[in-house]
Amino acid sequence: ARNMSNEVDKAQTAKPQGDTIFGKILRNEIPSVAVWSDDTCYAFRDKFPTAPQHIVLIPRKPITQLSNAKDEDEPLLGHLLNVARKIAKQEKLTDGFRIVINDGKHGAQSVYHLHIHIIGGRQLDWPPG
Ligand code: D5M
Repeated sequence: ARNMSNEVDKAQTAKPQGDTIFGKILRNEIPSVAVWSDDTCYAFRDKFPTAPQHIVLIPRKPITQLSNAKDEDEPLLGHLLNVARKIAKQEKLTDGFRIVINDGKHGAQSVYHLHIHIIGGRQLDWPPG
């Protein structure tokens, strides 16, 4: 009963899309420039672009990071990659682009809401730093 009431307490303050800056973007509490929107995901222009085109694609479900996704998230993860392909086409990244998912400390993840970077519009270097 104690655990249950803790869960009820948490539900009172829990934000529908998680309490990160991307949750705030999904709830329109802070502005973003939309690039794509559908029932399960949303994409917007990165505020600190690393290339002429830099888009962030996020699921509406607040998965913290790829390493915390579940096997049952497979349709969602597949959808995200498919949408990334469509965004690249929509944004005319005809000479190519890069998809990046940063995970955790070593991956230099700074926002703990799973996101895919779509980067293009210039020749990118390899390997990454
Ligand atoms: O990438 C997090 C990315 O999120 C990083 O490229 C900056 C971007 N960002 C942070 N805040 C905003 C807002 N408010 N609008 C748009 N883009 C934003 P990571 O992989 O976690 O390092």
